[in-house]
Amino acid sequence: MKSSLPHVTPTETAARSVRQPPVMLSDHDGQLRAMDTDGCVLIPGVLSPEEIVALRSALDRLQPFGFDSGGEKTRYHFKCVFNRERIWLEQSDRQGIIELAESLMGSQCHMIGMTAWKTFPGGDKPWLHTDKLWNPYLPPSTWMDPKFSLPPLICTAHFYLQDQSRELCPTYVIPGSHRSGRNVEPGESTWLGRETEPILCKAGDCLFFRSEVWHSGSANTSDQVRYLLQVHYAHRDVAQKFSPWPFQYNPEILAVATARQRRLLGEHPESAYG
Ligand SMILES: O=C(O)CCC(=O)C(=O)O
Repeated sequence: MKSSLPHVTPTETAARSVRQPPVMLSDHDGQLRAMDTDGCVLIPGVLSPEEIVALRSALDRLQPFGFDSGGEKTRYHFKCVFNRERIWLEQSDRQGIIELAESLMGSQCHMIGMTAWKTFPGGDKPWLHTDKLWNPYLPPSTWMDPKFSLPPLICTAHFYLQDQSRELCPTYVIPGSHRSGRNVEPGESTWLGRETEPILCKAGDCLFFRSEVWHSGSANTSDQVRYLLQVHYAHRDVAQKFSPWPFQYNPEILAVATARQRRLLGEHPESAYG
């Protein structure tokens, strides 16, 4: 499959889903409110058109190894891309997004992974799921109590590198489903009567969501390759999932990383247990 870079302009045609009203990058409190009620928030215009083109070029330079999975018939997942080129490291602490991560998961939060995806026409399918569920033993009444709130321990930032149409395998979410307190049962496609909603956003937008939200990929029925970057953040006490083992930090990346980026890579002050 040819993966040349179609021209990216802010005027491409996809409309943002009206059911997921975007919250501005500068509206930190609005983002926190959306994360509390919906478990996810769509933040528009995080990447510039130039950055989008540069990231898609970088994605086209990636070669699979280690735990990278897939192939040209379906999709590639390239893991821990922060270790491969500086352009990826720079996405770990984007202004406005890193502050959201720190407010939600603490000032010592770090990255547990960074995955770049390429999904080819005909690849992927819906698979509604949670990424990680915490405290599933709590009774449903606790989860539904508006006074109860469990701070997120893992969140993912999706950076969309093209406008997301229904054909280009958009992400689907059920806002609020982090309060189900459970995983999706086989065959389930709604929660409390609420259906999955496609994130039909613009290139450069960011969807930030906690690990308990029911969400899904979808089928690429377009004739384009879909490009996506995921940055996975977690509370400092959640283990990093860096592969392949034994993981070796790229010295060229460490040499250019800022203090905050080094923390996101795993450099923390001494604390309980170590
Ligand atoms: O392709 C997508 O947008 C969804 C990705 C996803 O569901 C996941 O990584 O858990």
